[in-house]
Amino acid sequence: MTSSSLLFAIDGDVARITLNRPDRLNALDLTLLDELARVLDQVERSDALRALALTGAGRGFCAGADLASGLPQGDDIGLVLERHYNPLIKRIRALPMPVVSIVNGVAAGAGASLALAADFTLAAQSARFVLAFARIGLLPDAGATYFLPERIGIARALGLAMLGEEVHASEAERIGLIWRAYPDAELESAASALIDRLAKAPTRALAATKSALYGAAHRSLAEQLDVERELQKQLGRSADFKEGVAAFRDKRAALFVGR
Ligand code: T3D
Repeated sequence: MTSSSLLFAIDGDVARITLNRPDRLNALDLTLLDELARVLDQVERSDALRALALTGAGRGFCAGADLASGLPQGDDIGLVLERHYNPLIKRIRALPMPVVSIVNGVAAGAGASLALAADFTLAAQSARFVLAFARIGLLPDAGATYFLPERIGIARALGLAMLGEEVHASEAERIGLIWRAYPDAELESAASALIDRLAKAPTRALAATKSALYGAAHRSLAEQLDVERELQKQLGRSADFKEGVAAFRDKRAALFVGR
């Protein structure tokens, strides 16, 4: 599917979403948010997909909420979050496949949240992350108050969120905000190599790993052990587990099918 403000492509078992409002640094208006929700429907429905990439067209990744079309000042921003942003973030986080954000340029406000909702955040060296919310009198939203302390700890999270300072990609990598920064010219090939590798991995095991790790901080050790046991029980019956063990015994590379 391709629309004016979003490009969606499926190549084999990999889906790619490109935010496509380059003249607005891919800022999110209601149309784009709705389109994002629609392509996520497709991703969720597919049995064949094994990885999702999310990137931006032009020189930006995403500048957050579209301030030109206007945040509903005096109206209920909470409602906009509840109806549009929050479901999106929850759905991305819950996808049973690896999600890679390819941050080609600036990621600001909810655009930074979107980049951090992915399991892997890769960025071009020239990209920057801007927790711009405080600059316009808002708190970080679309999951940013969750993702920041989760990734970089409370001290840095408070600093970035309250000062609204820009973090360049290499610094973002150094502090653990993102997985890796690459020279601009290498970002796409590095992202493709990672996505290809993830798409050939045992998808169900990766989905279970996400699900176990993301909840871990909010569970006791005993609860976490139970979660691991339940998930492992299911994976123990999977075709990929069978193949992984057979490949080990045969001393060959495993050919995982994602089931
Ligand atoms: O109701 C709800 O939606 C609630 C949800 C809120 C969540 C949020 O995301 S709140 C935070 C919203 N985002 C921001 O506050 C970021 C605003 N943008 C900036 O601070 C800067 O543009 C950037 C740091 C992102 C990039 O700076 P720079 O110097 O590289 O680019 P620029 O020149 O500022 O921007 C280029 C163009 O994009 C420019 O348009 P022009 O002058 O060339 O016609 C600029 O106006 C436009 N643009 C940038 N950000 C937005 C935008 N247009 C609409 N909305 C934007 N957010």
